[in-house]
Amino acid sequence: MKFSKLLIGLSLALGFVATTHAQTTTMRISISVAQNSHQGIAIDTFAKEVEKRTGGRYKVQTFYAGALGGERESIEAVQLGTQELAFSSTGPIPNFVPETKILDVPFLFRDKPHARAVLDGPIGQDLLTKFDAKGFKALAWAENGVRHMTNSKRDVKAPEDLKGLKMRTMENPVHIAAYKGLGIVTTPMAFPEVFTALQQGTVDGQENPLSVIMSAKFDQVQKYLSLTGHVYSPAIFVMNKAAFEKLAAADKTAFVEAAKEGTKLNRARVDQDDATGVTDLRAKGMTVIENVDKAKFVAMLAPVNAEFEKQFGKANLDAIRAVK
Ligand code: EAX
Repeated sequence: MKFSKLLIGLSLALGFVATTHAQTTTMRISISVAQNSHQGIAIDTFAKEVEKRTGGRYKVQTFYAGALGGERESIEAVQLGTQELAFSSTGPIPNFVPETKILDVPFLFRDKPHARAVLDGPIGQDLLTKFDAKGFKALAWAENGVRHMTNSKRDVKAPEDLKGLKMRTMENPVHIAAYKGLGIVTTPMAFPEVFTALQQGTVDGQENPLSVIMSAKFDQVQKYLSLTGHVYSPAIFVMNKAAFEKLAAADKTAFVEAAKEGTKLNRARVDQDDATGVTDLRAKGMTVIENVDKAKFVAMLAPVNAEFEKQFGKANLDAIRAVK
């Protein structure tokens, strides 16, 4: 009798285990660039950490290279809840959360450590909370990198070399205003279309961090790379607000911590790409212009910057500049 009771107990226990496994919830996250990239490592790490930290009750399926659409589409899907998660640059983000515009002001950050300190500090953390009212939970800031310009026409050393150059830009209003101020003919376009547009000559150039230029193989369709470093490009882990609110308290922490782990490896990969990028892209045939006249870029942007100061508040811009 005792033995049969034990058997019943055991099968109940096994049954219980089986049901909890059946209750695994699978979510989706996407990026617009290739898996072998600073963004791929971000979402792969996130997926691994979510599964580990929730004991396998949550799984995250990863989609790369715009398989679920471009960044704007993925953010829209997350807002609607048809996709739970996305990892995106701030390209399309200001169209959803206007407060984030300030982060995309050219020449605002001195370098990556400065930008990371701002994003991880009170200013960045406060900006994360602005996503709540728009149907998102912003889990963590991450990084896309420092952007440089490429084109198929000529050496770009100073802004006068950009005059009349047709360049793809992100769908970001701050970038568009600034690049127009530099004399560029701006063509906003979703990232998955950029390679073909460069290849077919629909646009002459584009601008992106070395990490993106390499992972997207833009060296195959662009001859000149100028290390303009004209703007820092943040990235972010966003989640559908309702999906996040459904999580138990400990699971919420697990998701946030998983995103932070993703950010760590993401930033390390950006640093690695920045260290090897120029050599790598030269070896692939690109002409790399290192002696860019940044002071001239800054000077030419003065009128646009005056406009940004009005729009975002000089005090807010100065508060970012003052972060050590
Ligand atoms: O997030 O659209 C862009 O140029 C972005 O930098 C790219 O998709 C990586």
